[in-house]
Amino acid sequence: MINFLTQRVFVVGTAAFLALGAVGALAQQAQQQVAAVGEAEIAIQSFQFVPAILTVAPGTAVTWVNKDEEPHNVVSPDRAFRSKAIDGGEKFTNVFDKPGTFNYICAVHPHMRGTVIVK
Ligand SMILES: [Cu+2]
Repeated sequence: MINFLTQRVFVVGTAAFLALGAVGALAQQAQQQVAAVGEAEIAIQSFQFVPAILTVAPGTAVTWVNKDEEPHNVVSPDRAFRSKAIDGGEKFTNVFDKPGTFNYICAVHPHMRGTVIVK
């Protein structure tokens, strides 16, 4: 009986551990994504850039798609790129030719931050 209980606790514990691992991996995947082709997409949804960190090869066209109802924009502080207001359902594309780390914000909601890494 004790053996049976111990075994049960172990099985439940292992399942919980595996489930946590899967959730962690998904969360990481949502935050950081590596693009393999010449085009990549960043969703703007729920006042967040998804993925927040995107790594692409030089020459990649990155398109932001606003899936919110509110307008957002995409502005890099060093003016490497800057969109006009992107209305809900609209898009903005920038081609990243040079390697580097490009931080950007939504100037309307400055807490919205993202990074495109080109390498
Ligand atoms: Cu915004």
